[in-house]
Amino acid sequence: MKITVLTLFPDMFNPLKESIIGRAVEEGKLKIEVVNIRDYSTDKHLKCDDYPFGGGAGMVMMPQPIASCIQAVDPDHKALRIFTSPKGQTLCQNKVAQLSSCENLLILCGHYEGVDQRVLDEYIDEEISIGDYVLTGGELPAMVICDSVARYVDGVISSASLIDESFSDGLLEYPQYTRPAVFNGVSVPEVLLSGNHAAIDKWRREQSLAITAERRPDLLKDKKL
Ligand code: 4GM
Repeated sequence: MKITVLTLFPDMFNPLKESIIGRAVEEGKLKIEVVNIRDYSTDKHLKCDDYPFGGGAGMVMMPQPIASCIQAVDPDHKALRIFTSPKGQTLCQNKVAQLSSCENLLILCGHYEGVDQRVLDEYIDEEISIGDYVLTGGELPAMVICDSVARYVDGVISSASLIDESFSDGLLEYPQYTRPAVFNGVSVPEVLLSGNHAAIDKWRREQSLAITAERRPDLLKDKKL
């Protein structure tokens, strides 16, 4: 899978060189290409934003650098083209899984007060939001999309982790414990030390259901249990 990110701040994507995603990129399981939109500006000062027509606060990203950039990196429209925006469809795990089935993703990061609507109408397939709050730019949402989607790419995380997740199908996770068996005088739940895997699975399922009912009852609605 290849993800192409279009941004005015390419250095913000350095965190993707670390940890699990960094290793997957190094091993060639996943390609992440970060492209600087400014490189495509035809303005003599490489300007990429301008005042909004009609007035108002802030600046708007100009259509020309973005359009030229998209035409250069995805001339045949092979990628699903995403724009990160608070107005988009809110990202969820089902959506992440769906995006991971695309061979090519392109993510345009917005900045300032927004992007000229004409470039969105003509070049973008989907607007995605990572939640109901406003950020200074679309770079963090783009990284959230890269990270969440990369987990589904073959060999990036253990298949056991993904199976565990589908087993817990939409419930919150049960609590985890590691050694020591007693810490600050508090013991690990007895069942986890029993070696009885049927009992452990049952306990974990009950814990998942209880914490979901307490914290996210909305996730239990319309669910066959
Ligand atoms: C306005 C339009 C995404 C502002 C487009 C981007 C929050 C999210 C921005 C933009 C953003 C989100 C930049 N803030 N909730 N700010 O996913 O890209």
